Amino acid sequence: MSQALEILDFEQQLQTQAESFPELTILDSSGKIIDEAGFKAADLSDDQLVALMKGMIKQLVLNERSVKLAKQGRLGFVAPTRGQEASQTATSFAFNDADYLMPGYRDIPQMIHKGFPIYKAFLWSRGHYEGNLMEGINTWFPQIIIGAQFVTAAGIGLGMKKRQKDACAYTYTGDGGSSQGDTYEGMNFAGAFKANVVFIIQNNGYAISTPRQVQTAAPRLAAKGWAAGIPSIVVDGMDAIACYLAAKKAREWTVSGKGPVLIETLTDRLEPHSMSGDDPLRYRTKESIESWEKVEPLIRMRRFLESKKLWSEAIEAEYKATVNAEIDAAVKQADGVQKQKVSEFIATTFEHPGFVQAEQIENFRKAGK
Ligand SMILES: Cc1ncc(C[n+]2csc(CCOP(=O)(O)OP(=O)(O)O)c2C)c(N)n1
Ligand SMILES: [Mg+2]
Repeated sequence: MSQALEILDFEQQLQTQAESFPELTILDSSGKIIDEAGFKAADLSDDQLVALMKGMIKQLVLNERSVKLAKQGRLGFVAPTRGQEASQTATSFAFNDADYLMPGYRDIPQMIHKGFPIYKAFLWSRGHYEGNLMEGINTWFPQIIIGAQFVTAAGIGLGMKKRQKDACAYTYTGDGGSSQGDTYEGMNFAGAFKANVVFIIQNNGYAISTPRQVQTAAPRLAAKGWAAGIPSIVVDGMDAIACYLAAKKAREWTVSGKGPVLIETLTDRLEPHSMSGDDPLRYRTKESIESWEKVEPLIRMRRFLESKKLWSEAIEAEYKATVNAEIDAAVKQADGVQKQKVSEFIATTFEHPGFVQAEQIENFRKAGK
């Protein structure tokens, strides 16, 4: 065929696009390693595998408790995370304390993994300013503006590169977020300046009620990274080992000065979008949730670790009890924090309050508020 006609074969191009992003899987849904070389590259010791599992269990329990606390009216905004344990916690394991996390509103587990205290996450949920004070932990508070964290991550990653730090920024958005201008702008800037950034798009199938197929015709969301000239891959977001390996390799690449990487994780949000009145059954079927339940990350990791005699029901029950006790203490601590004053809230929003804010702070303080 002539080159001209090949170039003009739009049908073929659509096909090639879809095929350009095969899915990285190491541990299949039955709990078997299907790629030995990939598993070796992950280089996880038995202790690290158990730590990875514990991290995901911690996320599971934190989600369960947060959902209950939200139903009781004891938390404010809560975005459930069940189904995304590999995409969130397992990727977190690939990063160091020096790396800087730019989370979205669903990314509390990654903050907790980094050492952000649970009681502060509860305060953030309640809108208390103390939930925004990070005190030495390299994370920002969760971004609500979809995709905006990709822009700030690009800036932080560029700063790290210029200062020749052995560190990177890493940031998460969703499938919906991948359609937002900020997301592309952040990736494009980071690509052009070869900034130290790992971008992660968690494709959980829905942007609130909008299915992923309706909001973009891109066959793979990872394709959006190619437009910015950055290596982009698709990972089985239910496979903790694949998620860890992808993030580990992406981190190695970006801290060596070669520029950013984009990872798309294929996952599912098994619960509502948020605890503020969402009913998933109005936009998706029970069967679709059930089919994803069968491949969720904990089942396969449990099977795998049990086959290696590293995990058991008893270990899991004991660890869940430990996390539950930690959460009980965090609830108590959050409840014990003094109610915030309006003046404090405004004062902590700005490093240098402008004239209007300064006047507001002064007036609220005078009124004892
Ligand atoms: C710029 C912007 N537009 C719209 C919203 C309202 N909004 C909140 S969550 C959400 C859906 C985002 O979906 P996705 O990126 O897939 O993330 P998920 O909630 O699935 O984790 C939208 C549209 C917002 N917060 N910011
Ligand atoms: Mg989504």
